[in-house]
Amino acid sequence: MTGRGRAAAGVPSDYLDPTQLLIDLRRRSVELGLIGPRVASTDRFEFEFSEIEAALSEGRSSTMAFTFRNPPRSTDPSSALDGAKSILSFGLGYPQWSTAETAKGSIASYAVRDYYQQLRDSLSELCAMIVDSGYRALSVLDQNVTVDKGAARRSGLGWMGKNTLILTNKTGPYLVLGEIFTDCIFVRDQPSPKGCGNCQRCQVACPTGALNQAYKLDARICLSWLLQKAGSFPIELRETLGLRFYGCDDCLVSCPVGAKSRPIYSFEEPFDPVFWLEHDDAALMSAFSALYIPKRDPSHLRRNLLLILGNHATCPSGADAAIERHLTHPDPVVRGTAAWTAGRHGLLNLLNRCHVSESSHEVRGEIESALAKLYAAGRRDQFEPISPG
Ligand code: B12
Ligand code: SF4
Ligand code: SF4
Repeated sequence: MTGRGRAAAGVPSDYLDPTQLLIDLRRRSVELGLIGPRVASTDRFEFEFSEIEAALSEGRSSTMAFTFRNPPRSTDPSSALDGAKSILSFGLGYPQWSTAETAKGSIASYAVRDYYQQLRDSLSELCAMIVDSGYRALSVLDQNVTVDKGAARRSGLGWMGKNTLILTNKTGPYLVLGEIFTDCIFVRDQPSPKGCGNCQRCQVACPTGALNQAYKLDARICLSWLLQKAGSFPIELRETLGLRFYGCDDCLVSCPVGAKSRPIYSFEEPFDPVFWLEHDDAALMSAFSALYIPKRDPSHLRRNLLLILGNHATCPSGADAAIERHLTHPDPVVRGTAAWTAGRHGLLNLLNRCHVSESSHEVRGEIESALAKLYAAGRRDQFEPISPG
């Protein structure tokens, strides 16, 4: 958490009047490229609390922790900053990154650059302005301590879409959110009256049906969550995953709000899983250091790379060597995923070989399921197959 810090260079330090302070915060916020601040009360987020509880009781929250770990705390602004009287809500719009036709993998736009860090740095500076004016202030962003969308909704920074994301006219859903909690009393803003009307495009675009119920995300089948969740990726959704390495943007790309005004950027280098699988753990972690990775375990990135490699139409050059290496990886989740990838590319020899030496029950199951599919497709070549089971 950031919050108290030195005043930014050039920021006068003699404010006490909240009205003037808010004017100056808004001016600096615009200079920093932010949306807001809009002011929300520090009442408990009762609506968010009941939605989190409903998601937990219906199982839609899957095994997510975050704000689902301790809902009373995450929905009580006083647990972020004792004595807080106002919440300032901010957004940072980010571009839609378009994946080239030649790409062999994709990353969701919010994860292409560290937009969270950019917003965090800006909020630190704004916090310092408040602190220098004699108030307490704390900035919070994408943490378990509060519900970012709740503050944005209540302050009217944006409105809630059926994709469960906050939308603004200019950015649509392409913005990340953060707040400053302070004991300074600012005049409150009102929620936005806008809504989605009859539009259902995000619901239709979702590849798994995770948004079948408007405004209710089912994390059990949301690709964005499953790409972050540790362990084996659900086998029934591996093909649907396609070439997504991290994050999923289908319910953002499909949204017409802000579609004409948000910038669209292209990657200079197409993403290539074989290239990344050749890297050692340290290099992988350093390349993707800004991503949330469970237990900071590089095996998780390898699992995701193997999944998208398995969804390539043809086995790319160098891929069989990479798959073979990962069939003997120390992590059984990586070995199991590599077996699936080998099966997708018909690498019967590799599967037969690792079946003999594999000790893990789960991985043997993955190998046997991959072999069974190949046998069913008529493959019997080269090696005498080991009968599955
Ligand atoms: C857990 C989490 C996830 C989970 C679950 C997402 C979810 N919908 O809750 C997973 C891993 C799936 C996820 C995915 C993504 N996330 Co996320 N995530 C979070 C996190 C940590 C907590 C969210 C939370 O508390 N949810 C629980 C409850 C409160 O939210 P809810 O389920 O949406 O409930 C609301 C709706 O149901 C709605 N509602 C219910 N009924 C009705 C009825 C009507 C009529 C209306 C109007 C509304 C309504 O109101 C409820 C209360 O607000 C926040 C950061 C944070 N600390 O807040 C980021 C956050 C929500 N994620 C963010 C982003 C960028 C993403 C992704 C776009 C990343 C990607 N490209 O893959 C995807 C988008 C998927 C999606 N459609 O939501 C941003 C969203 C910014 C924005 N514009 O809203 C946040 C705010 C991070 C940040 N600080 O910027 N995320
Ligand atoms: S992130 Fe992808 S899988 Fe999840 S709700 Fe949006 S479109 Fe569906
Ligand atoms: S796609 Fe349509 S329904 Fe979904 S969030 Fe955007 S405006 Fe709302």
